[in-house]
Amino acid sequence: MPVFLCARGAYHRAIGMETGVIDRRQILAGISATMLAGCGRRQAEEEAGKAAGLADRVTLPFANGERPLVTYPQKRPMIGLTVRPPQLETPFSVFGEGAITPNDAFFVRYHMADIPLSIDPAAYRLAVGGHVKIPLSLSLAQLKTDFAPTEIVAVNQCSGNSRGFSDPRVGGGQLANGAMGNARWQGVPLKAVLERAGVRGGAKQVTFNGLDNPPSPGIPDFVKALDADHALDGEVMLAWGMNGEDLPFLNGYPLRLIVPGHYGTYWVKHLSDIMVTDAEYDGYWMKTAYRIPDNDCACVAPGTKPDKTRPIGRLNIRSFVTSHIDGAVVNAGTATEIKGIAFDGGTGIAQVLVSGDDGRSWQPAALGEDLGRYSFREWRVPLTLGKGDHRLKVRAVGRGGETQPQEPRWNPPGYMRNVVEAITLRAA
Ligand SMILES: Nc1nc2c(c(=O)[nH]1)N[C@H]1C(S)=C(S)[C@@H](COP(=O)(O)O)O[C@H]1N2
Ligand SMILES: [Mo]
Repeated sequence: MPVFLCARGAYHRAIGMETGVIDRRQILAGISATMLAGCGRRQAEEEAGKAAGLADRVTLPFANGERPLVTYPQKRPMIGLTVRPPQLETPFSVFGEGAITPNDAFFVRYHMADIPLSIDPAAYRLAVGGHVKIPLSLSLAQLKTDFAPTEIVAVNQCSGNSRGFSDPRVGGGQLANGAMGNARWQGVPLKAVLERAGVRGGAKQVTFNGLDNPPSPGIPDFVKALDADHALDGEVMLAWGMNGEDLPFLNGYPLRLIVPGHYGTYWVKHLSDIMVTDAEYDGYWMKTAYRIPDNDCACVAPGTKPDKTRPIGRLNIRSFVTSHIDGAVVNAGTATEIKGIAFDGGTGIAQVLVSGDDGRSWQPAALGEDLGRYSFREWRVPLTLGKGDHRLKVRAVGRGGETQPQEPRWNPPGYMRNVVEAITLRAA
């Protein structure tokens, strides 16, 4: 039985009629509600939501941050960034629900408008070819039974997560902090599959392509590459499962690449072709896009261009408060429990420090359960604040000593933001 993204035709009608973000005026004009029937937000839900006084828009904390809340198959209401292709940001409050991001709240990022709309898992095949001894064509059933399954908890974060906070502003999806998520991924090691094919001597890289396609000729297909030794490290995975269920369609059903500790750009969805190459792959999405300044901070003076770039790689270290939002009111003179999450590119979190006085003094938070070095790590700390406004800051330290900068770093594509986050709490 094929698995559909949504009722047949509804998505086609939707993308044919809509090229930008769904907005309230169009919904009121009855266009979006009709065209998304069976695929996006349903009219009945819309009406019910309005009757209950629920917000159908959110405002992210930067200029032009107004976004609709939209509903897609297998997803709860999400922050809509674009419709063609669908791009959904996770409402930040979700990260306060626990260390694992629920499948129905996991963000969605695509580059190509021509995404698959239905996939038959019985007909699906993964091709493995190129610089190998025996090219393979593997069914989902073969992947699940011929290899020893494995799982890992790992953060998938878009390179441009938090890009909307760049100052000066930069081009690209204007994301707040919701283009990240943490899940337990089930699948098989890429290494086992590549070894079945038999990687030939002199292999340099491995490329990954999915079932989505460019909407018109001339736009380069989304193909990513990893160095051969990285692809063979035993950790990079072909995953069909996410938190114990099949991958949600929009998160790469039926199979995606998991590259623990690395930015989401490498986590190719709807994976269909793996090619071992004997030369450096020079496709657009490696050679031109997703590159960072080739220096220690991956940054340049705001408004300037780097002389030299390299492909983006590991996640840098970040931490967030999830228990309180900016401007929250707490009780003065008694302990308030502050909670949050921290993660890095795979050393694991050694320490999380919290300041209630704008960074003058710091106290260590207690760390929550360790789900592995690629996972979100929860933390909590009791904080007693006197009457008035307080600038709360959080800073994580990795097991390798890496920490977050006090001032934001800048680069032209707005990648890798990891400044120490701050919110104001009002104690009354
Ligand atoms: N096939 C395919 N895979 C893809 C992409 C894409 O456009 N097409 N985008 C990548 C990028 S940039 C990110 S951040 C992640 C996002 O994964 P998600 O949509 O499951 O959250 O998917 C990656 N895999
Ligand atoms: Mo991304």
